[in-house]
Amino acid sequence: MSDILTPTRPALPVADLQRDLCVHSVTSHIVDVPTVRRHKLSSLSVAAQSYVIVRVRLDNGVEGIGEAATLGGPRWSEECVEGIKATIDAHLAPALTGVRADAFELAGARLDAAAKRNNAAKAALETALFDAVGRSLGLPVAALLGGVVRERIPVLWTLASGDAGQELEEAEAKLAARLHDTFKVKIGAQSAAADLARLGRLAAALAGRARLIVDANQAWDETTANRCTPALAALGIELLEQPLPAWNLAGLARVRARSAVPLLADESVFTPQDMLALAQAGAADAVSLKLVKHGGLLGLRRVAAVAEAAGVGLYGGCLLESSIGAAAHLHAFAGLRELAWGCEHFGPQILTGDLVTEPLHYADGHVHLPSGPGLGLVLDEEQLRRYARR
Ligand code: MUC
Ligand code: MG
Repeated sequence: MSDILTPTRPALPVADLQRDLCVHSVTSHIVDVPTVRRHKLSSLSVAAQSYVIVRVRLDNGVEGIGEAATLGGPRWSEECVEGIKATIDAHLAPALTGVRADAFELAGARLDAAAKRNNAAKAALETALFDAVGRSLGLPVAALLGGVVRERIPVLWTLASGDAGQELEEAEAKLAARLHDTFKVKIGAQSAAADLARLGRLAAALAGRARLIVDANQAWDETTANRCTPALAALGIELLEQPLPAWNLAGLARVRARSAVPLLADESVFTPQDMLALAQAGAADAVSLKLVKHGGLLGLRRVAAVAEAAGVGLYGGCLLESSIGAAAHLHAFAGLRELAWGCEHFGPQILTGDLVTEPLHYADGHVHLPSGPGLGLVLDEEQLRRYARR
């Protein structure tokens, strides 16, 4: 008998493994974590970040965790933590119970059948499934998704107090600590003229030392965007994110055709179909990938695949996640062949406290993929209790 046919170890107890990986129970909790300073976008302003933390327990006793991030209640997208928790508890958790956790696509189909959209809620649950399966098998989530292309990812910091003096001080501190050398400036909360003056101050003070991009969060109309893009180009702004309302793909395409500053789509792209429409309209140079928009890690990879097929660049977006949500994104981003624009997962650093015992590692303008099975995180139960909503 040839060696190859000689079993060297007992066959995997497949039946047991399958039974043990079934979802036993799902629980969800709301936490509110204050931020180190107020964070202002065009249509909202927050002094705390609210998340739904989900725990999925398998029949083998292993628990996986996931996070649904929101920004300003239901003002950034339609989901808020109160709604996410209610939908999970009443509709999504029952749909997952008894399902094999490693049947990720089947689980996703069950969730889609149980509730339309609710992408942040589904993303949190799918993350917890990946974490639980990874922990059960001793594999990182990135390995389950296809493996690691990069262990660390360039990460920017967002300036969003609206006060140029404070923002310069903040940027200088980040530069001095060698934490970040690229900054995203939130615009659109004040007039375009006031924002250009603010950007002028920042660009002059940081010239040659930092790169700047801007995010208008849908605040401008086409005329304003066309009027401002030459000024943004003159200031050296490298990327203009979502200047127009999410629906206005034709307008974005016209702005893009006249602009020397490349356009980044954010709120315009939730689904792979949105991505296809954006690409067909020629409405952006790059797309911001976020779990809360794409409904999970597999959804994020689907949107990325459509973007790649259309030659649209990839940017690792965030919604100010804690280390839990940030780590989930890093596992998805780590396996993308190209991530031309880096990422913005600075969220854990803007919180006054983290929810895990080992914070993510930031150094030299990069954030590192955590190592270890699953997401590679250990929940800090005390911090969870401290920030839990009563
Ligand atoms: C967004 O629109 O990009 C991400 C970072 C930040 O400051 O705001 C968010 C949402
Ligand atoms: Mg954005």
